[in-house]
Amino acid sequence: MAYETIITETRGKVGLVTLNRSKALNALNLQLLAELVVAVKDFDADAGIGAMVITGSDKAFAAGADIKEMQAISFADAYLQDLFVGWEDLTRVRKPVIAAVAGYALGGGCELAMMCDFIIAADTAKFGQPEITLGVIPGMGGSQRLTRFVGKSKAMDMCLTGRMMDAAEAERSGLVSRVVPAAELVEEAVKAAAKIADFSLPSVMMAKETVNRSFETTLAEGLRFERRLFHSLFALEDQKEGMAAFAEKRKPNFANR
Ligand code: CO8
Repeated sequence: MAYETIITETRGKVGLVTLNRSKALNALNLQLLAELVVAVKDFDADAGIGAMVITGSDKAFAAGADIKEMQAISFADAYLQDLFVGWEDLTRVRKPVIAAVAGYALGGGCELAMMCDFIIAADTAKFGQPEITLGVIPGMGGSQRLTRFVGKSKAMDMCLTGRMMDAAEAERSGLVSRVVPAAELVEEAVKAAAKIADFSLPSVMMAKETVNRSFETTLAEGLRFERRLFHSLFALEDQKEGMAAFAEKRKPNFANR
């Protein structure tokens, strides 16, 4: 499929998606949403891909939902279309997705980054939920996911004042997993994705599934779920190979990559 608002490429076993509306600071319009969902689902279904990276430009990962597109929408249209429900499709992808964020990640941009499995930030990154300044509130997970990442006090601060958080604060608060120099952002994120793609894919997918389960269930159920997945991995040759390679002091050669 030919895309207009994103660029897709593969780097070895990594699928890289670059948001490509840089003149509008990668504002997330409906076309971009539709293209991003198709691209990410295609990579998810591609046996040659083990992990993905979503990135933007140096100035903006994404400065939010496209305000000009949203401006005229009526309540009836928003409600009847269940506006933005399509973004949830990104969270159903089973292979890991890393957000590589430089510059602004605001509103829907911050929410898109949080839908990914983890966020690697450039030292230039700025996160925020400024919807309150537009007379609305976060609409694709900001109030829910941000609160789970950084806790109530900081999430309230971000959602109620609309202020931005820099990369250092985002790392301190647990919103991002690591901060790297801006010039190395994509390279570092692709390197992390390539490392993941080299492991046994069923283990990788189960690790993602069980971490995500921790957000949806009680501790007792989550621990039971994790244990059952752990047991099931002993049915795979990759467990035998991984443990044999450790004992033999060599690199494992996983069959299911
Ligand atoms: N929507 C549409 N266009 C945008 C957006 C946006 N969110 N952000 C920037 N642009 C456009 C500007 O209009 C401008 O276009 P033009 O050149 O045609 O005038 C161009 O991008 C460059 O922007 P600026 O000139 O404003 O650049 P500055 O460097 O001066 O400022 C800022 C950068 C501070 C990031 C500023 O652009 C800004 O405040 N942008 C809006 C940020 C915002 O409020 N985001 C939240 C949007 S609401 C939202 O995301 C709701 C989420 C709910 C569901 C989400 C579903 C996706």
